[in-house]
Amino acid sequence: MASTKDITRRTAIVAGFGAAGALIYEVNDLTLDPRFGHVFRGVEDWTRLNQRALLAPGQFAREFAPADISPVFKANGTLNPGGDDYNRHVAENFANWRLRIDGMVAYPMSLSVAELKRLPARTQITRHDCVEGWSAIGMWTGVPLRLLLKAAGMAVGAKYAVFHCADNLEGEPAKGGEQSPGQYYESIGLADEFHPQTLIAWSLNGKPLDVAHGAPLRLRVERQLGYKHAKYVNRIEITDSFAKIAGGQGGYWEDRGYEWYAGI
Ligand SMILES: Nc1nc2c(c(=O)[nH]1)N[C@H]1C(S)=C(S)[C@@H](COP(=O)(O)O)O[C@H]1N2
Ligand SMILES: [Mo]
Repeated sequence: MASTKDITRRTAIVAGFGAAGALIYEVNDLTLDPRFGHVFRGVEDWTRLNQRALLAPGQFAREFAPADISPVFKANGTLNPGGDDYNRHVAENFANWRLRIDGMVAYPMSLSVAELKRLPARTQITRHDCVEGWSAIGMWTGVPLRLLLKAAGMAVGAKYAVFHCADNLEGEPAKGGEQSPGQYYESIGLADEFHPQTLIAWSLNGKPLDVAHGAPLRLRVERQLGYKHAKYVNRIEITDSFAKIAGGQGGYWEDRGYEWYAGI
């Protein structure tokens, strides 16, 4: 059973993101602590859900060989968010970009790109399919989202992860994740949040993510269509409902008539 000392240490690790291995060890430790049952029982449920997903056939997106990587990965939607804030981040090489994780979590977090890059990473070569009728195969590297969500400690009843982006598709400059008409956002449910191929990606084809493809951080949610893969992510909001966010349909394109579950 975790002692108070363990809990303090874990909090420190989550805040500062020390050794990545220790993070996972500590999180597992806490999930076993009955005193935290009300917060972490949900995590146990999701672990079971995840294991069911792993056992079911066809639940992984196909992964390809390096030889299959497309020579050019088309960029689509916003190609550069622009605005003073984003331009400054580009000039600073994203040294001060933060990814916030908040909402229905026990430990709200704010992580730099450097901190994320120190966490365990997964690399996968997958095919991206856009509704506009094009596909591209690329190699993505990033932190599995489930590691971040376990560290943040999702509360009982939390369901959705909402990804807030720095770009406004209707031309307004970036507003730091504040939801205004035209601000890009997306959301996914538990099965995708805890799926091993769901990443907060910081690299495409072995290089840091470039501006056109979502620098510095973007979502990969491989069993769904292109528009679900939010670029320029600066905030992950955990919630039990997205009805009150923007147009209430769970994403920029969903608010404009596209399906929320865009399974391939
Ligand atoms: N923030 C943000 N994310 C976004 C978009 C966008 O315009 N803004 N376009 C979406 C669409 S429709 C597609 S097909 C992919 C394109 O990703 P790519 O530019 O890396 O090819 O990003 C998705 N994510
Ligand atoms: Mo797309």
